[in-house]
Amino acid sequence: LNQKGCVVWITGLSGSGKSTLACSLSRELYSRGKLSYVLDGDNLRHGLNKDLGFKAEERTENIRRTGEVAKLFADAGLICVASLISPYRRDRDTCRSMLPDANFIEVFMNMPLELCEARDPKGLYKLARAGKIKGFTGIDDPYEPPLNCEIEIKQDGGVCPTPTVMAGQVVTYLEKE
Ligand code: GGZ
Repeated sequence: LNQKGCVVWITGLSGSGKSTLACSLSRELYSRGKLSYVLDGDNLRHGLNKDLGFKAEERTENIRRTGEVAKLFADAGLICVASLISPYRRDRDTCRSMLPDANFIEVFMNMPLELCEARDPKGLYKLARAGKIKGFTGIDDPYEPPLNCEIEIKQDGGVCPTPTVMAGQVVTYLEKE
């Protein structure tokens, strides 16, 4: 057994495909005999982070805690896949600074807001537009795109990559590095 741990940190808007990529990536890694664990923002908010809302300082605490847990998994030798909106650059950089630089791989889901809003899997954008959710990322709350991410996932000629293609992009990077 020879597996070095790392954190694959997926950031992007709600509906940009973070959880889909995390799931597909963890299946792909499993099929290659690699241990991984997914930390998903929406899930963590039912347990570890259930005391936190969506104000800036609460999002910061959400990211900090998740970063600490991700670091523990990486220390244990796993590939920890964290998928959270993580809208603030500084918060993501805090997580990066917890690990040796090569062990933090930031993946930016660079999908247009219009696409995420059209998908609207949980109807949250609709509620945000109607003013029924306040402080929704991309609508009336900020999202700061990465300036220095390791991997960018985006549309190709107006077409979204499939989950398998997205996961393949990350696996290729991990193999190379
Ligand atoms: C953004 C919100 C909000 C607000 C509820 N802003 O797409 P989802 O539904 O399933 O995942 C989103 C989730 C965001 O949690 P994170 O922990 O990833 O956020 S952060 O990193 O910013 O702390 C979304 C839902 O919660 N949701 N209200 N106001 N997303």
